[in-house]
Amino acid sequence: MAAERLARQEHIGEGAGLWQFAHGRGMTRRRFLHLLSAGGATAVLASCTGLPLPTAAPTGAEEIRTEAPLYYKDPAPFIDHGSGNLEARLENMEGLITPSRHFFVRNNSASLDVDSADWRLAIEGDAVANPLSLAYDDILDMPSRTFVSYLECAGNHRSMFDLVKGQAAEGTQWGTGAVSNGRWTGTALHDVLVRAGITDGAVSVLLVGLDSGSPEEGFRRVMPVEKAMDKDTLLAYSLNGEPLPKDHGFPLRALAPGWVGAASIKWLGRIVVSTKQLWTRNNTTSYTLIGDAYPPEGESLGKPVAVQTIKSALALPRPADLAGGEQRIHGFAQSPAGPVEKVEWSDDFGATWNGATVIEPSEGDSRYSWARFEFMWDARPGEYTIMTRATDAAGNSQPDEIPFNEKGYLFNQPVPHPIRVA
Ligand SMILES: Nc1nc2c(c(=O)[nH]1)N[C@H]1C(S)=C(S)[C@@H](COP(=O)(O)O)O[C@H]1N2
Ligand SMILES: [Mo]
Repeated sequence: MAAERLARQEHIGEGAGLWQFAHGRGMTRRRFLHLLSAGGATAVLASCTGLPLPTAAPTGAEEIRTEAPLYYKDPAPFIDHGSGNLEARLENMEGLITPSRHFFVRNNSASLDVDSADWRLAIEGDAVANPLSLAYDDILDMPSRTFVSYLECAGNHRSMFDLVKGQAAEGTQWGTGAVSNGRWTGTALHDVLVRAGITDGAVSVLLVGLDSGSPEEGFRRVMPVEKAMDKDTLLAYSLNGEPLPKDHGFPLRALAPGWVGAASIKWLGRIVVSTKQLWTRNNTTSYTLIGDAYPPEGESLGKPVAVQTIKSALALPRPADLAGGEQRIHGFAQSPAGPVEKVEWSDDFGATWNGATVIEPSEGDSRYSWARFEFMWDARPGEYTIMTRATDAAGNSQPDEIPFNEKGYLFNQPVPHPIRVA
């Protein structure tokens, strides 16, 4: 589906579209022309995707579409929702940091293969005095910061609208694994904006990815200048001590801690700083809360999602099969106003709650990290439901009930987890 959308957006195979597609995957103009004259569109596409040349030339768009990989990592550890959406299995995670191999992927089109040598980041708009075009090395040469932060899709827990509230929401039916916790290194977006001479009149900062092969069309998100100038909003080039994996935005992505994942633009290509409030798809028709409880704001159909909500989930398969006897059960909890201070669990649908032990990261600033929690549970044969509820340092807790929104964002009621004991 995503590949189809991509093909539609880019008109793959129609000259200019093909170039945009190839360029977005890091191909130089010279190599593009060489491949085009040597083997036509097939050779260009094969080179883009790193796949061997097909033995028979594609005859139509269908074949071409299947060439573009949606992601590069091994899908084996994930719940694969199709269209480049890989849900992390929390049960694979013991420690606080999510290994990159297990880090969830959410692509609105497909992962890109960008050559950092050709890549440029443009910083422009009517609220910068000194428009810039930065190379990868320019970014690496700037002061760097490293901290642990979770990254969570606005639609994490979306399937619970149907399961818990009986009202299905549109979109990828994520369980509880559209979230992961990584150690990020990058340069503050703040420093880049200052270098570009951001003016006092700046209101909106638009981040644009290279998704559609061009910084004119890529996946994008607007943030207010205050969030962009927050020193914790990063332009990240490293995850867990390694260069960013392709699926997570190599060579450079934004990381907007505490905000919905959609603001953390991958394969970043362009930043526009504007004196006006900007409205694009991802704060008007998408990534906005649409429903009776959410009066529309500005040009949006609802209330644009920005800051995440506090949540917790068990690191167990759904349903979980446990052996009888005392079991150590663990899970993870995250809040945009972290750290998480308290997690409770209930095996009687919330009639009584018991305290779990909360383990926070010991290293440096842990404000944006999720916390691990664990508790002992006496497993007796039968079928059970365990729920968890987190509370953060600011006193926010998961609510008993939240209003429905059409696109299923920010579900954070306690999640019932089915458990079977043999
Ligand atoms: N360029 C670009 N950036 C993007 C996306 C995308 O499709 N294209 N998806 C966004 C969404 S919706 C989420 S939840 C996060 C997911 O980041 P991850 O795939 O590294 O886990 O990336 C965001 N950044
Ligand atoms: Mo997302």
